[in-house]
Amino acid sequence: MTELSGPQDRFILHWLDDSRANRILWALELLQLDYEVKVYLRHPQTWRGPLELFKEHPLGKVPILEIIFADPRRPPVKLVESGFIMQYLLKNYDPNHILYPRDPEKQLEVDYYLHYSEGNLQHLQISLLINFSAKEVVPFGLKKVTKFLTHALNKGYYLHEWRLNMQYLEGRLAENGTGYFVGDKLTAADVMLSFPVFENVFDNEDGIKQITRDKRDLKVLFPNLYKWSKTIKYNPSYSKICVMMDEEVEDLILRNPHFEYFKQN
Ligand SMILES: N[C@@H](CCC(=O)N[C@@H](CS)C(=O)NCC(=O)O)C(=O)O
Repeated sequence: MTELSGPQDRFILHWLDDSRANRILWALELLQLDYEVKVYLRHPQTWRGPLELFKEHPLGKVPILEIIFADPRRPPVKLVESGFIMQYLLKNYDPNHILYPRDPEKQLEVDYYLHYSEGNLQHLQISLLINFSAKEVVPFGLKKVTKFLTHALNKGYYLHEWRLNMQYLEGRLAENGTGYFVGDKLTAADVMLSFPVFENVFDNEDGIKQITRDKRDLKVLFPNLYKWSKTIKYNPSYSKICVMMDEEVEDLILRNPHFEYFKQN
């Protein structure tokens, strides 16, 4: 553990609006690290990130976290992949166990959620979203058939799997009984799940109802997840980063940035 040098290291987070990068920002804030944020904006129609991100990493995806070590002999590193970044932060920058419990059994549970969030869960949501949006990008004559096919795909596989995962998470919360996923306080597990469960679902109720074609009330379907979502929403440091980034995005838009995006055929 870099207990002495850790707090002096500097972090640059490459952040895109409405993205997974928010949870790394939240972790940096919770761990009180010395960070700055580089803001990128999604294309308003395609929702893709700008090509500038490819200058930072060949996959052009956020989050990207640069670490500039206080020790001048250590070259800077650039980390990608949310679960991996989170694991690195917990291992090296959480000496007081703010986000990573002391108890090894609970540590194991947190580690599991770091993988689960980007493993089983996230790809289902992405697939649902892609299937939902496909009709918007195909030529007019193909819209009806695309809608039919993508709906069949969602109905036949993705929706069932996504609901299974939501029920599973609902059950894990009920079983733990503390309002958090691990132990009785906020951990990195909650931070990781804040994107797929709070931001994508409970903070996007209309969107998720359209995507899933299910108008039922999420509060009723998943009462524990709903309660947990409110805990996330009203967490002071979470609110702080949301307000801060809303302002950053507004400022950037006013400055009329010229990002480049993939050209669509
Ligand atoms: N598994 C990766 C996924 C990264 C990812 O897909 N990031 C999205 C943001 S939510 C992105 O950069 N999208 C921009 C694009 O695809 O153009 C992680 O967890 O870091």
